[in-house]
Amino acid sequence: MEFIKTEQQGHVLIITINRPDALNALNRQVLSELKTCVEGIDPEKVRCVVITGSGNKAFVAGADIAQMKSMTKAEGKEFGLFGNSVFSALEELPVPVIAAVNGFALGGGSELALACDIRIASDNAVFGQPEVALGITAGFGATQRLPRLIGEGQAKRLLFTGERVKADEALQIGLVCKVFPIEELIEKALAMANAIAANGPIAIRGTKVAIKKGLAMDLKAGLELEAGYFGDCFETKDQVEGMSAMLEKRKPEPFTGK
Ligand code: CO8
Repeated sequence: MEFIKTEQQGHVLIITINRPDALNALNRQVLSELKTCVEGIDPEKVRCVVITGSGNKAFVAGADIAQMKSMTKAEGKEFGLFGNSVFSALEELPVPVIAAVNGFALGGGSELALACDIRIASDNAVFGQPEVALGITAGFGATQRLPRLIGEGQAKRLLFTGERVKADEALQIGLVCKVFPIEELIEKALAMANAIAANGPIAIRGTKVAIKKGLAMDLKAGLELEAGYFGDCFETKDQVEGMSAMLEKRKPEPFTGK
């Protein structure tokens, strides 16, 4: 792959968007490579993914404007659908994905972070949906994921004004969960990823799917859904070992996902 670097550390996979000359902007090749990478993830081997951008200036500065400039209506729609298919593949991974946002996350870059389960940012991170200033709507999910995450009012503010939001404000409005000095970001992301990876994989998977599907349901249906995933954990080796260890006042053996 030319623009996607991967590194596996234990059960954690680090994906780096590596196109520093264009601030990691998403052209079709970057998106294709990201899709191939995501589709190749084996949840037996990978229990958490960290996604970041190369360098310390940009996570991803958006979709590639040079590549989009001369698109027809049909090509624009197709590109939007393609980008959405990549981000949906990421969102639907059976393992959690942490966006470690290390600088500009504009347009498609912010939308990539929105498709992740958890967003943490460096203190120099800048978020924004500047598409309207380019004469286009957001096209890789922000009109849908941003209001679900930060509420309709704040999402409309960002999507209508194109205003940029620095890390401290992103934290305040719930766009990110934590902010760290840039030099600590990856270390903190890996610590979080390893903490997730050490937990019971069946429980983590059930939690992720229950939240995702439950948000599209009414509360009653969502609670029934949760009971199903809760029940699924019982009689697994991990549940028996986790509860036995607690009762026997010892550390559990590493979870196996069985
Ligand atoms: N696309 C292509 N190239 C880019 C992009 C981009 N989004 N962002 C930066 N670059 C390139 C620059 O052209 C420049 O290249 P070169 O050195 O060859 O001139 C290089 O990266 C460095 O950028 P700058 O010189 O501009 O660096 P600055 O530090 O001066 O500025 C900024 C950094 C503020 C991040 C600035 O680069 C910028 O404003 N970039 C564009 C941000 C933007 O508008 N992003 C949104 C794009 S639209 C989008 O993402 C829509 C997604 C949905 C698509 C749906 C399809 C239908």
